[in-house]
Amino acid sequence: MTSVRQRPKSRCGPAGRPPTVGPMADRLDHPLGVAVIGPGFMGRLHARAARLHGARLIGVAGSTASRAQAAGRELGTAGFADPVALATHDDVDVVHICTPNDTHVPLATAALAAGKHVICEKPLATGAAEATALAEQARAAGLVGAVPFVYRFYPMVREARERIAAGALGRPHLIHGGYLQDWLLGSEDTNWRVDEARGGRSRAFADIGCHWCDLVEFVSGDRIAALAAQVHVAIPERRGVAVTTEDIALISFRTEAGAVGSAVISQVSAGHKNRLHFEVAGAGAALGFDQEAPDHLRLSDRDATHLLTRDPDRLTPAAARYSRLPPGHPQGYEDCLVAFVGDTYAAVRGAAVDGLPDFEHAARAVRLTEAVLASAAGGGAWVDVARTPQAA
Ligand code: SOE
Repeated sequence: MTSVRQRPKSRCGPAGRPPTVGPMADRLDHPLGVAVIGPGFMGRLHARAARLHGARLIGVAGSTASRAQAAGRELGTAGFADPVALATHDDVDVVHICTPNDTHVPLATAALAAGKHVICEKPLATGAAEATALAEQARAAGLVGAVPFVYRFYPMVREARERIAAGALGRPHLIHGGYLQDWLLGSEDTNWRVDEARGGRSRAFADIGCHWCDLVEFVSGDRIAALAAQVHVAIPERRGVAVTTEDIALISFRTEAGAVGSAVISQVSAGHKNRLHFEVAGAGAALGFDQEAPDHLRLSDRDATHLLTRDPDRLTPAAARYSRLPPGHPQGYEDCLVAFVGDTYAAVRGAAVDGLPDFEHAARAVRLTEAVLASAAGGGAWVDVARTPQAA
């Protein structure tokens, strides 16, 4: 990552990269061989990000032979109709799994068993037991398992995390916000995510609510201890098919450190394309972030509100490291994915990387999802996240 203007060298770009150390460093001292399973919107982004980091794209797998061939032609690589053959291919070091949720467990299990590092789209599994087993499999094999909680990679998110850890707000007492989209607002709008058999029992929470929870836990350094939830199907039929997965989830929560909070999660909120926003408030000040204006952070005390701007010369080093462009040149979602993939590859090469979302974080997200479903099934009763009975 190189800035286009002269910047202090220690603050952005490759100089900020952790050094490559550890046992993997020698073994992987070559361009990483990468497999992308699933040629959809996310798979294409993963392929681009991999190449930006100098990886060799060994192949792309699609769900049919013709889709695999078409994706291979488009991405300039081999198309594989058999995803396991690609995931376990000798030349592959890292497998990117970008397929529907119900395929994550078998693909990730096979890739890890073949000694491959794995990046798997969220949710890692549709059940917490399987997600926990995958985290354990990766740990036991000494392989990197990473999950693209990409919003962690906005420079201003890192800035918020640094400032909160340094005590800028005092002890946080309230964490709130939401994640709103409108791409499923119409009764003709549908997708595999709507289908419980492919996407899992939860949809809005498992797809986007988990991002929100991961992000606020990452930024605050605190964890949701107990929650009470409601889920709601707003569009009962889509293209004539009954819907069982929620369009909306509402959660109230208490954290381990004693803060309280709430979030509104919806995929049917007109006018909101991808509005992930949160505020963390303490006795001294409050910090607010909005994914649709990600180059800014709102910092308020009782007297004034400041709009902090992404400027690598003024950010903490932990945030400046992810700032690739000068201020006023917007960075966005794809930059986050590129930074996430770069950090994952650094971890694959043996570096200790701060803030990499791994399979433990992925499994936590699935546990939170099960807590949401358990609470909602119990009429919104409070559920202790650590004690949520795992779904059969
Ligand atoms: C669709 O809701 C989606 O693409 C999610 O699956 C992603 O995780 C989110 O980052 C953007 O929206």
